[in-house]
Amino acid sequence: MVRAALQDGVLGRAVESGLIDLQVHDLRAFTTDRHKVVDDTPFGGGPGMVLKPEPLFRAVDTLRETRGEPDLVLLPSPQGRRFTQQVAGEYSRKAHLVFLCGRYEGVDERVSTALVTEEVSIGDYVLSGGELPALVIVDAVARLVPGVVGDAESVVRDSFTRGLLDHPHYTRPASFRGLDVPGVLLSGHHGEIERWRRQQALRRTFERRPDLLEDAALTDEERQWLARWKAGENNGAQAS
Ligand code: 4HQ
Repeated sequence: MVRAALQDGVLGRAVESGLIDLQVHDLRAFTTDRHKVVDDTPFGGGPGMVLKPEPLFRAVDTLRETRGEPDLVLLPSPQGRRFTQQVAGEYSRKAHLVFLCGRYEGVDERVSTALVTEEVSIGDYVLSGGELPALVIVDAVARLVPGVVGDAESVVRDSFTRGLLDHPHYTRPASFRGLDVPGVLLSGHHGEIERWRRQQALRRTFERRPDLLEDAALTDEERQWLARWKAGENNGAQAS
């Protein structure tokens, strides 16, 4: 599943063109017993299995020898640091990341203590494995490596790079089932289009994710729009 996900699209092309190198390793290859067992029952009892420390330590030791010291050894975990666009930027400036993942109820705590440099969470929900979080993080991080996304402009303009939600997008036809594209987008006035998009992005952030506005860098005009919308809200009126 992990290899398949890394073969397609933006990530697949980035690997093909040598911009990034992604290696997937089977933990069972780092076991020493005949049945290649990577998990065991929890000390103290309870449900589920716990990932054993030895295969993980042996795997990372091998990577240290073959690929050099990793900058980060990451463990996807709901207890981890929340993964955001800012963290993606941080990781994208590292040369060598290792993700430890598997399907298990838990991982032996000595892995967290002595092997992992950072536990990282992609959100407050419970998944059955760390593979999907690792893929989510690899995708978001790889996009920030120069050259991986063909049009660098699109990364810069991406939702969240400015700390705001994205503006609406439209393509042809200009009228579809009675739903019309906003006239300003057909006007050819690039300055007005840019302004409308900033206003829409801000409006959507104000309505859907006001928490993001606390850290957003806003222009004076954008602050004025916000103040107007807030006043309109108080009056119970429809703001423009
Ligand atoms: N996990 N963000 C891996 C998560 C998770 C998350 C639960 C981590 C299951 C095996 N990881 N174990 N949310 O739900 O990163």
